[in-house]
Amino acid sequence: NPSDSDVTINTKGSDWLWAVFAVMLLTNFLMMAWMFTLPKGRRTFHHMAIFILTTASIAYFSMASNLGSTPIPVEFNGNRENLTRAIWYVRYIDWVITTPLLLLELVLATGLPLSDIMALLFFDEVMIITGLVGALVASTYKWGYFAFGCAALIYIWVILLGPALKSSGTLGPDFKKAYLLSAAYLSFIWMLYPIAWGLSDGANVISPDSEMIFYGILDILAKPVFTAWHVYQISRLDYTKMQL
Ligand code: RET
Repeated sequence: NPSDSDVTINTKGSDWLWAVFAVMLLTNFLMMAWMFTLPKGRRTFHHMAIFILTTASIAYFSMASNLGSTPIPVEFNGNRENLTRAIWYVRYIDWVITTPLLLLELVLATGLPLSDIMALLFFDEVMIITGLVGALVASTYKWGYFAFGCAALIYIWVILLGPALKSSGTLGPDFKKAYLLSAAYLSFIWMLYPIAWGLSDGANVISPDSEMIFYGILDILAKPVFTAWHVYQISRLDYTKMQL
């Protein structure tokens, strides 16, 4: 039955999701172990990484258990009426918590003014929530929400590559280098999320199982790989220069 595969993940999909869950949980424990080797004043970035990985672990636990989705009618299959697709809203609940934390991981070591940090977090919430609403809307209006979300992401890039880069330079060349590497990596990975959305919740061209593989790889790169690499770089910098 073709419509079954559109509304739910299969066993293989679930095995993959358990594997991603295990990666999130394991890196979380490693991050905790590392944090406890450090004095209290040097734990902020590890703390944030733990919040991010804990949230992701619970989200993947839900998806692997086939929980956290709802069927939404899709308009794009002319000959198959009443077709629905599973929209994995639990993903967006994860992102609404973790993406602001990921941005804070980046900019709290740049001396970026608080007003710019607030703008960054606001547009991040706009991006994720328009993505969620767009995914839940059955009509082509969903692309209107998608456009708002993309505009918000562009604004995030502008802040990251403009004022945040500039202010990281004022803390010293080592700060600027660490920031630039992390910001470039994050900006590239985040660009792939709207593409995954367009193919899955947007145009419904890939199945939920393929969606799980696409987002699963992105989530591993954006959370455990990014936080481990970024926190490692930060741990070599002078904490007295940061406003934590
Ligand atoms: C959506 C759809 C609307 C337009 C845009 C999107 C971007 C999402 C991003 C998500 C990043 C998630 C991360 C998760 C944790 O690891 C919401 C898909 C632009 C950039 C980094």
